[in-house]
Amino acid sequence: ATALSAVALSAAHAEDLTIGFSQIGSESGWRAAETKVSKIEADKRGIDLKIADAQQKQENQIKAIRSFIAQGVDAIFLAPVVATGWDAVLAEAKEAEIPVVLLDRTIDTPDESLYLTAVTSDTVYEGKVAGEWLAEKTAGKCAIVELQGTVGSSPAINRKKGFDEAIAVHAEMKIIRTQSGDFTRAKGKEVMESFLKAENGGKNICAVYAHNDDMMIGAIQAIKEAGLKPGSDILTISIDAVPDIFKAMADGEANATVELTPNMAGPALDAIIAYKKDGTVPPKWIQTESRLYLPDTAAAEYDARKDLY
Ligand code: GYE
Repeated sequence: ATALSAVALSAAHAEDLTIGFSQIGSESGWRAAETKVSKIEADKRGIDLKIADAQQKQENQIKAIRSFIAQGVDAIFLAPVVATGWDAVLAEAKEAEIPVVLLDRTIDTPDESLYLTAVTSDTVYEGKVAGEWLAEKTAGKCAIVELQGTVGSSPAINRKKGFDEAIAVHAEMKIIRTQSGDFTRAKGKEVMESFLKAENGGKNICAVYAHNDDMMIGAIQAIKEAGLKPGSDILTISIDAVPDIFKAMADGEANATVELTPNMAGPALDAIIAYKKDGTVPPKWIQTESRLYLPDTAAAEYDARKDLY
C-alpha cells in the first residue's frame, strides 16, 4: 500500500513538470530511437517534454538551453554534441535553479555542480570490449582502420581510448588509418572508400572498427562496392546495436556490436521526479549497460528491435 501511494504521489506531481530536452539531431539510427523513446517515456509519466533539435550544432543547443531557461522549465535534459564549451550556459541554468541532466554524452568541466546527474553508458568500456573481441577473433594480429565519431564528442574520445588500451597489449594489432565519419552512414561510407583506395583496394585491411553502427553500415556498403566481403575479407566491430547491424550480422556481413540502450530518458525522468518531489539527489552517474552481441543471436535481436527504431 505504501509503495502504491508513493507511485500515485509521484505520478500526480510528474503531471505538472515541463522538461526541455536539447537533442543533438538525428545523425544516427540510435539517435532517432533515443528521441522516440524519450517521448514515450515522458508520456508514460505524464511529463511535458519539449524537444529541440540542434541539427548537430552546439550554438543551437546553447540557444535552446537559453530559451528553456527563459520559459522557466522545471528541468533541462542535454545531450551535448561536444564535450567542451558548456560552462557559461550551464551556469545560467544553475543561477535560474533549473537542474540539468546530461543524456548519453558527458562534458568536460571543472565544476560538476553545473549538472545534477549524467545518464550514459561507460563509453571507454565499450571501446575496450570492442578491442578485446577483435584481439580474440584475430589472435592478436590485425591491421585496423577506424571510423571515429564526431570530433570532440565524449563517445568518440572515449571509444577510441578504450579500444586503443585493449589493443596496446598486442604488438601485432595496429590502427593503420583513422578518421572521423561524424557518426553518419554517408560519411562512414565516404571515409571507408578512401581507406580502401589507400590500402590496396582493401587487401591490407583486416578489420574496421567504427564508433557507431551507422558508420559501419556505410562502410559495409563501401566494402561490397570494392568487391570484397564484409564480415569475412574485412571483419567488422561497432557500437549501438541498431536493427540494421543485426540484419547485416544475420546475413554474414558484420561480426559484432556492443549495445547502447536508447532509453536514457527513462532513468533521467525518474531521477528528476524524485529530485523535485523530495529533494532526492541521484548519483552523479547513472550508468546504462553495455553488452556484446554476436551473429548467433542476430536474427532474433533484429526481430525484437525493429519496431522500436
Ligand atoms: O553511439 C551514436 C550517436 O552519444 C553515445 O551518438 C551516443 C552516440 C551513439 O549518434 O550513434
